[in-house]
Amino acid sequence: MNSEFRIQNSESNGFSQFERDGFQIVKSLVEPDECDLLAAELTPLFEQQQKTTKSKIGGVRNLLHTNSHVSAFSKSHRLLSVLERLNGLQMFPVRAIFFDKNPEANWLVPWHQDLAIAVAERIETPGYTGWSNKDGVPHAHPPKEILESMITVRLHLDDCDTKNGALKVIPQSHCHGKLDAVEISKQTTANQPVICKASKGDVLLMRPLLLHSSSPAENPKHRRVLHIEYAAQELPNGLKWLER
Ligand SMILES: O=C(O)CCC(=O)C(=O)O
Repeated sequence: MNSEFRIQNSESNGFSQFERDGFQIVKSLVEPDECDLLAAELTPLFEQQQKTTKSKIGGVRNLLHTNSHVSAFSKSHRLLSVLERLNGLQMFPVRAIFFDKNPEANWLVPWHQDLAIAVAERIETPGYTGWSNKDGVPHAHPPKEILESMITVRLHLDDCDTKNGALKVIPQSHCHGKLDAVEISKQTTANQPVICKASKGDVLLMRPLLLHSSSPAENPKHRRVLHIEYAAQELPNGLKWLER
């Protein structure tokens, strides 16, 4: 990982862009060689999954437990120190997913917030709603306080621009808690989205409650992203983060 990195757009008054807008891009956090290594490990897993599933949208899940490189990367000192500086709390990784938008899997994701967390076992708990099952794993929507203390890291393993399906976000939309369809529509019509262009090795940090979407690439080529979610607290009532 690069010893020199900078946080783009951080402000001199100490109130970071991340805190205000709910996202921030850290330029060149990871060396190209490390990105290539992760891409070489993960791309075949995605290709294999594409052969066996009908959906062309999903990524390869549960990578913290199944891939030692992803697990080591997620716990690297430099990454954790960036997260802890932003959050003011110790953070630990709880879920990793690999996405590869490419000519065969060129998806559109409508505006949404990331409301679901993956847990080891379904245990009915006040405040935990929207239970579902993804690839055999129970997921729930936790109270907003849990989501507000989480950070998602999206490590870009390829350059990604407006023509290549970059993520779009609505700055500051993470400040309004969980939004219903009407509120999402109001937010996305009233506010200008920001397109998160990134180069290989850049990391997009975002709050799960930030509204985000992604369009199909106009110029489809690999747009590989390692997405890792970090939490700052354990869950109540015997619930456990799946990949803790
Ligand atoms: O990477 C993408 O295109 C979309 C990912 C996404 O929407 C998500 O992780 O919630």
